[in-house]
Amino acid sequence: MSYTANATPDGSRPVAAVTGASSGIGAAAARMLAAAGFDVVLGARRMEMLQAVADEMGGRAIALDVTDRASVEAFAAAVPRLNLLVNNAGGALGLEPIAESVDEHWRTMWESNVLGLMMVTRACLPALEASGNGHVINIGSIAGLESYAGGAGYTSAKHGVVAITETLRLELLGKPIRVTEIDPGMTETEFSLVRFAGDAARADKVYEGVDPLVAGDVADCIAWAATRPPHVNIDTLRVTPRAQARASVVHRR
Ligand code: 8X3
Repeated sequence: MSYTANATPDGSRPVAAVTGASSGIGAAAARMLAAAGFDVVLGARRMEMLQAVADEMGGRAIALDVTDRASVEAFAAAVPRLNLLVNNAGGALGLEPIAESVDEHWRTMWESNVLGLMMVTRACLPALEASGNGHVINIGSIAGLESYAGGAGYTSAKHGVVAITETLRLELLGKPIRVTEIDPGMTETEFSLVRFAGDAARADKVYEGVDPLVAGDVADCIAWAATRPPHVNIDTLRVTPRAQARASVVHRR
């Protein structure tokens, strides 16, 4: 699909920052937003991959580790003009039941999905407000709307994202900033490969016999929400493959 970015109040080219933009949903969103007319700033840790993605669309690649406050603040300082922030960085580690929880997995998931999202948002809010027409899009998950066995480290973090999004909507009411949450279900990216520490066979099993969402399907939701007229706030978008009714209820061929 093709979309067109809203004109900015001062007539400048709208700027979009996307975190976790070196691959998957983040990279696909950056491409689609660039096609819609945004000047795209891409943030991620893996600089070589990030630069390659940015080069495709004439975007700007800036090193960003959302778990590191200095890195977050340097990223925000590099985008003094900002209309759209897509908080996409995050992910899952492991699938252990609570009785066998791995502290390090939980810590990393909370630091990237929750604290990271908070720090990036906090650092970018002044520029978003000053733009006169700002927008924050948080990439949540159906794991933020329901729970599943083995998923507590991730589901609790994504439930945190829902709470942050709702709070942000309340706190920003009356300011020129929209707040959207997009909650994808099963999406075939590096997500499962990372979750299972590079075990490709286990990751492939997640998508076996299903047509999962692909990164572009979620990017399409992001670009659509971002390009609605400024007075229209898409609050929450839950998107799953046709074959997925709940996080753990999936029809396989
Ligand atoms: C990804 C969706 O169901 O694997 O955020 O948790 S799920």
